[in-house]
Amino acid sequence: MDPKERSIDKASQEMIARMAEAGQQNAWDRLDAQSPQCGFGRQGICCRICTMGPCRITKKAPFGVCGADADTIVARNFLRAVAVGVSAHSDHGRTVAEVFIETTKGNAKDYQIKDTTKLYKLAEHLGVKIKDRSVNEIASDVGEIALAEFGKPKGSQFMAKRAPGPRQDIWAKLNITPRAIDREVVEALHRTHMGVDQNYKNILMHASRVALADGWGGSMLATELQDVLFGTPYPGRGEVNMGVLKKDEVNIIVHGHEPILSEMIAVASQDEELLAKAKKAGANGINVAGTCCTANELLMRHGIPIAGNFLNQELVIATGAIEMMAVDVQCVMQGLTQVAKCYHTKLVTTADKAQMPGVEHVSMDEHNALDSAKELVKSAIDNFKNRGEVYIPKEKNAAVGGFSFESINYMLGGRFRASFRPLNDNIINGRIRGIVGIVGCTNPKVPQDMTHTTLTRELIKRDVLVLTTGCATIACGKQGFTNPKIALDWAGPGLREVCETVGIAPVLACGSCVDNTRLLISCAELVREGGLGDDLSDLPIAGACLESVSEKAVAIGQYFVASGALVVFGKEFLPISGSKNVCDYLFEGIEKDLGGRWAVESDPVKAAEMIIQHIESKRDALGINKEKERKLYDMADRRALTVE
Ligand code: BF8
Ligand code: SF4
Repeated sequence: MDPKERSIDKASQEMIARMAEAGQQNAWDRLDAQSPQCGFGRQGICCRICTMGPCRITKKAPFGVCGADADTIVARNFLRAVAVGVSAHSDHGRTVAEVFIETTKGNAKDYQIKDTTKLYKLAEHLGVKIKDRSVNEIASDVGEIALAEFGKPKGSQFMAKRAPGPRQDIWAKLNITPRAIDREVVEALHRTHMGVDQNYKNILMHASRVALADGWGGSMLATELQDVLFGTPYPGRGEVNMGVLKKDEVNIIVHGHEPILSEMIAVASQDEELLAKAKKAGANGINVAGTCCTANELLMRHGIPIAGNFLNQELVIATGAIEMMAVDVQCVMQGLTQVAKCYHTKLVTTADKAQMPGVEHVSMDEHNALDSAKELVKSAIDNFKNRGEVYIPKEKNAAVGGFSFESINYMLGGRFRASFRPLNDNIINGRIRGIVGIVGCTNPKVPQDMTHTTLTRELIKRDVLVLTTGCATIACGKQGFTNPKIALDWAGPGLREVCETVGIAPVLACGSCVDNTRLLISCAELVREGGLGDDLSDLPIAGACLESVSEKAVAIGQYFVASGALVVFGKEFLPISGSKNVCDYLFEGIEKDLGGRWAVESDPVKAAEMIIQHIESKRDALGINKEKERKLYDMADRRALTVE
């Protein structure tokens, strides 16, 4: 297949062609080998949760052996997908909480509490007393309470109280306020055991509850604790795409999700002794770059370059320039082991819960973090001499990352009067029509990066501000969307005016997939600031992931829907079409209950149309779409937007 049909990114196209020439396989080739894929799976109507099955629903056999119908099977599969996604994010959150506690006890000497301002805020949300107490005392309580959120026997998630009041009332009325995260996941698994919950609506209602335990629980805690521990991101420059690899340096790729690993490798790569060792080995330095969400975390906090997103993980190894790829958890393809065998690249797993056969495992925990990271860097340097032929595509683009809720607040309102007011005002006056989160993965079933970037382009040109996370951020970064110098020309006049005044791109890189909670908090702030309704469902906002891959993406989608947003996925990536009732509910009925809903549209131009219509209907409902005479900025407007 023509590499152009596999990716819109030139660097990826080159590497795909080179791998094909060398007879090496990647995800696209394996997809071909798997095609055609099972139609039952695609529609969500196969069930193998008990050994009377596996069952699949057909016209001739509309019921499983136990009598389950398509509605039950599709809803159960959906709930299980959400529960797995929640588990992945939340287990990440739990790991951070454990490291956090060990840090406060002095048992994780390589980590420190970096952002005390954010610590105090978080302490408030968790009900921890601040007055007359040391940073360590406060942090210690914050860590313990945060960790307890995962398994506490009673009560609901503290973070859920950050949602607007009317939203919390809706959750309470429907009895879906999230309790302990583990409990919601366990209940999801219980309900979907053979012969338990057989009411598709009741099953889907729990999908909301378990998803909320992630968005307003596990994921949010992951983001908050990471910010306190590693620093809250502020905008800074970086570079994205395979051109960030250096021919004359030792290249180390950190791949996965938890900054616990990547932060330490970043520190180790600056170590004088190791730099001297690299020099001795004939290299001009040590170059750390990231793939997937870990890359976003590093760019956000340190400006460390991003080599690529999910579908780039095999391609970067094929450059022959990677001495080591250190992986932790989530979205790590087993195919890496095969590609790594063709090159000198040393693949290393670092999380005890995520190992690969035939791959060296270096157990990394908070107690030995920097030492383990140094060992890894050392071993990468030793591997430099084993390099064969190297080919690094030239493509790379400048990108600005680091848009946390706090930094957006400061950028808009100024450091001394941080505020979302200017953003609310510009949404109300129509310069900005609304805000859309473009998130998630890259799936080999569509040309890599195509849907994210096309949708982004269509939205910003119509004055919609785009916030992006995960692999979508990297897709946008590669094409220059997060670089104000390039992207402002593509923005509509209203959005451009605001972005120019504030000094931001029309597409803001907000971090990794757990950082979608930054979007939730930003939306809650839009409501709190006033003038845009009383609840999240009143806002002119939406979320989209047209190239989704993982169950985490489904969990994210569901917590946005349950928080009141429209969420659009590519049609082929939401396997529910086998049940008309489930589709009707998730696409329509759920809106009456929760104010948000799902939609599917694979064509990014049509998806943009759908989203714009949604945004305009929300604006109509808010009464902010009245024709207004457009005026040029006066001094008061400018002052309101000036960055201090
Ligand atoms: O958590 S966007 S492919 S890397 S699942 Fe995975 Fe999807 Fe990328 Fe990050 Ni998120
Ligand atoms: Fe078949 Fe029912 Fe068992 Fe599922 S639970 S495999 S539908 S018998």
